[in-house]
Amino acid sequence: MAIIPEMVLRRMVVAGSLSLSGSGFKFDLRNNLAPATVAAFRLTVGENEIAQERIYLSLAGQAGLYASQITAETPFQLPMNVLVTVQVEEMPQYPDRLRINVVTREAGSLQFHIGGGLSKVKSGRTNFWRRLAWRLRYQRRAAKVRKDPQHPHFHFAAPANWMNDPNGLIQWKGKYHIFYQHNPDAAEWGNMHWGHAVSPDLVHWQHLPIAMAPTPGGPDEGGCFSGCAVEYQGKPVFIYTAVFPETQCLAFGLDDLRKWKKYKGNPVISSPPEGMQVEGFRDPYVWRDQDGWHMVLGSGIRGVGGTILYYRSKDLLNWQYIGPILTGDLTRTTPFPTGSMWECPQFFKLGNSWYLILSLMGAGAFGVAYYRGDFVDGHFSPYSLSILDYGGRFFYAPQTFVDQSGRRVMVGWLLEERSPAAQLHAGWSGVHSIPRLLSEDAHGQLCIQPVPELASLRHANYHKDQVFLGELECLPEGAPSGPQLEITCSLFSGDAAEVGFVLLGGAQQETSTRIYVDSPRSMLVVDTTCSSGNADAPGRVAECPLVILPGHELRLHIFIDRSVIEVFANSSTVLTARFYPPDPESLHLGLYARGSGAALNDFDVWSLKDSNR
Ligand code: DQQ
Repeated sequence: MAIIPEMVLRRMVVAGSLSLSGSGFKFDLRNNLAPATVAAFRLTVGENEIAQERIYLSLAGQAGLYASQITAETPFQLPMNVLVTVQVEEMPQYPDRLRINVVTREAGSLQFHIGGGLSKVKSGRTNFWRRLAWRLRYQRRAAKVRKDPQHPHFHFAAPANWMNDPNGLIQWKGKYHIFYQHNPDAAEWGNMHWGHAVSPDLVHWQHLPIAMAPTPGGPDEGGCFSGCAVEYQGKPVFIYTAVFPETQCLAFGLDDLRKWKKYKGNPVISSPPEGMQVEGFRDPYVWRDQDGWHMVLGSGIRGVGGTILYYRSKDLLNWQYIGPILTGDLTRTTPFPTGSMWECPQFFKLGNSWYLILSLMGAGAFGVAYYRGDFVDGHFSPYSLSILDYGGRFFYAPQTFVDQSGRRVMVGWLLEERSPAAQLHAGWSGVHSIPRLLSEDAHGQLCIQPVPELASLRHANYHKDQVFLGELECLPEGAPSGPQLEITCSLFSGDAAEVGFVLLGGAQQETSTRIYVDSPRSMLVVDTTCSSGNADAPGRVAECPLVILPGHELRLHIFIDRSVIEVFANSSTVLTARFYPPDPESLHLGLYARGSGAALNDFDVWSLKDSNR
């Protein structure tokens, strides 16, 4: 077989083509020697070989393939003078020592470096190295975050830095995709990108490259704020808010939802309705019915209150403003303040009612509320207003979507309690709630339940048909304890004034977190004031009213994940809290009652496995 000098082989790398792309890099090859039958294609970086399923080769005008699909039995025909783009979906630590190894039928194994190609990169060079340095910083920070004992292990969170609202939730070709507001540079809000992850089951998530970044000079130069994803003519589309000023934009996705192309005609809604003095104009929620596309947008009318603007369209590109579907009153204080601006609206029909979920902002309001009502001919007539999660400001900006089995699933953003400085120091901020199923029960009440898929995380189990509660009883040796737990039970208070669970932490059990029922007041309480012993996270007492009819039981379903607590009561009420035990590994579960006659029936505790590490 002819020996081809490396110098000659190197010329196949198209000069200047090496650049960063997606979560990795790409370069172009042009075979200028002779047609070749390629039986293997490998790339090594320094000493390490890149996994072949992360190398994607595409030939101009032909379907692409992964290097892992190229074998002696299924070789890849490489014609002469055709451009082949090699996309690598990971960023190696030392990309200056890239070596290609191609096994061809005609010339055997050929190896060559592409370092020379890189040295010819003039204009992109600085950018390349700048972005590379950024990636290395990000990876280092993600490695640090993984070691942080307070970083959740089965709740979805960004690998590092800041995350907030869930965006663009969609099930696409069977897989669940989550996008999220992400500042990839620091654990503080700003520079909004859309992070991305995929899951087969809403529980186990794989992080993917950032899906959308602000485009310099484009309408979203200041950031890609929240929005949703829909399917239009078989293709995925994002509708999101670009800033500043706030306008509504589109991006079209490729079939695997990894690459997004912003619509050239952006923005599709370039300003608030004429004559309106609005406070905020963002977070489109879009749905389709037989009459075409509908959009609700979060806003507020200055000096009046939060408002939801309603638009319609035939093609997602041209939108007609119909009017506000609801406007609040910023002076209102009962049953609770509803704020001066409403963010992240979600508007959908469930059972017989329409639900309008609002994230309340300004004028002393916080948290998430929902109206139930009728929506007829573009007019929404609400008949009730409720709180969606009693976690207050710790549960915010939830987004919902309907999956392929018709379930309405909701995910919210859980904020940190720690100080901004502590968040920056930790290198991460924000986590998402577990996915929650929304449905209506036979009485037309909203039910909120953890998705059943979470059961796949269950590990060691402790079960008791009935436990009578005394002053304080820790679970016996061998029963699940520790930082990741799921608890289910039916709770009877008997004559006890207070009954529930305590999570003791630390070598001397010096920290305690209590989740209990205050029977005289019919309140579910999560008390984190002694959880951390740290002034940066002083904790709080969060409460949620319970409706327990005399002689009836209270069904509790609790998830603990290092710094997250989610409590579901009777499948209808949820209280989300954050707590920061200094050493979550040392957490130990106890049961207690103040008073007599309290019992837990059908009591289970599981330790839960990691899902996303
Ligand atoms: N967060 C986004 C906005 C939204 C707010 C920006 C809610 O689009 O209104 O990060 O957290």
